[in-house]
Amino acid sequence: MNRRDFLSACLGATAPRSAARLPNIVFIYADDLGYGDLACYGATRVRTPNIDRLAAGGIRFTDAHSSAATCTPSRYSLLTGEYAFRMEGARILPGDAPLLIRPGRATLPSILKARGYRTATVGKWHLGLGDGRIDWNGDIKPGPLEIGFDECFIIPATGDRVPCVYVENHRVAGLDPRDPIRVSYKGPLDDQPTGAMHPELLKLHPSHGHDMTIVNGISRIGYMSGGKSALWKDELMADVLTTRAVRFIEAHDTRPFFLYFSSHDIHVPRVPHARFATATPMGARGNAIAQLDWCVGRIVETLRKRKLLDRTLIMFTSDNGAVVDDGYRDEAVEKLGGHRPNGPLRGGKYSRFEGGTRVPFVVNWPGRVNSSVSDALISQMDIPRSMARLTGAPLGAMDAPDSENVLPALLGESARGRETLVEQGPSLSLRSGKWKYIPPSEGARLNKNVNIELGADTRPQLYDLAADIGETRNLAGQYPERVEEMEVMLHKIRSAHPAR
Ligand code: NG6
Ligand code: CA
Repeated sequence: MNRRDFLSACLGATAPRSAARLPNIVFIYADDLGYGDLACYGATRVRTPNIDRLAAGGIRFTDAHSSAATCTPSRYSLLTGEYAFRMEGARILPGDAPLLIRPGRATLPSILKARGYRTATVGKWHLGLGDGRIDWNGDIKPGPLEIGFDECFIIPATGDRVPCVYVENHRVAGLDPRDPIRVSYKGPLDDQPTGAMHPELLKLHPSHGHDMTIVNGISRIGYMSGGKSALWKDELMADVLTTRAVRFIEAHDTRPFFLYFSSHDIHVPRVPHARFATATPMGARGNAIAQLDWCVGRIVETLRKRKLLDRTLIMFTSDNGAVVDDGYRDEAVEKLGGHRPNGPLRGGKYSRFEGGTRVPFVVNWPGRVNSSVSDALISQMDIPRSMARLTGAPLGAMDAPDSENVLPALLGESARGRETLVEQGPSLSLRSGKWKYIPPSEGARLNKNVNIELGADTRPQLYDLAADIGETRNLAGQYPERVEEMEVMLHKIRSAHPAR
């Protein structure tokens, strides 16, 4: 063998595949969708044929978790591969909060971008923007583009928080400079009417909170004025976002792409398009699920038409568990019927119980993944390291520190995921295999506004989830050594990396 052949033989064995042959990655994030909210997870009062099809042809996970029971920390972990409790301030953010992720650190998009991917995020952001003095009429940065996305079209925070505008790359989309935007989380601006003062102007009334600036007949959290031409219409939001996602896919070139599609559904305010008005007997919340399923269908259909399905890894999941009344009188409680948004799980969004973080998670990749159901314990925080492994991207020693490689589970090649996982609710709990440990807490037992048990108890709680998925029998008294062992384990994980 001459020197050249020798070199290429060596390289061939170790060199990562060329970027052009790497799979596309589409990560679809639902908002507040619970473990029992999809037909493929047992729901009967809503049809979700598109997501069900992904599940039937791929892997449906039964023990997959968002890293926290609310949005911002879950998204922080998904993108950085780090527990959000390590990051000061990683809690539900107001709409004018600065960017939570430091530009320059490795993120899911930056890892893939460095590997040759075209990267985009479309939809809910809620990780902060700017450096603390944000001017909504100028360049809004740092943001997604500074942490690894080539392009973005985002809702800055949530649908129920101002500013109610889309941000496209660095700018508010459709803004008329003669009508500048002002945003405040301190007090009313100008003479803008608020929901509290002018309930007669509302088409959707708050049940708790959400009584500040009125946009599109719905009062929100926070105050804003101006930007009339840029204000979103809630009814069109799913269409607008899906169209952007489709456009990104259709613009694919020779490079593989990564799309982080972060739906606003089924977060409040739930105002699905009129064509879903009779989709379910459950009113706005059920109809928003139907709308979400439709969005997924459009994305999959686009991939199919472009003959990309075999080359695309699709993941579908949710950023935290379900909540029914999350602040608007949208009849979600009244019309629930027998529907159980969190399935057999106790608690829901905001909770330490499994309903807080155990969410639907579906993987589909016709070219690679066979159909199955997986009980592997996995976290969305594991996506950065797993995708790095899939694409042959190198990770530095400080990168994605809490992210584990669960690629074999994601591809259905192994029934095992991680051994332990910290679940972040109002405080931290620990999973170790089938065991769940919730340390003693003096906190509130019930969030009365949303009617969700928060999992607080002044005694330690220990549950055997294999036998008792609903966390009804506290075994802490029976297994004191296990309680102690898990307390030590939790303490160790919590102090493993210095908080920044
Ligand atoms: C809460 C809001 C809730 C929702 C949540 C964030 C009130 C009374 N409640 O503070 O409606 O916006 O924050 O949800 O304001 S999340 O999915 O983005 O975490
Ligand atoms: Ca959420």
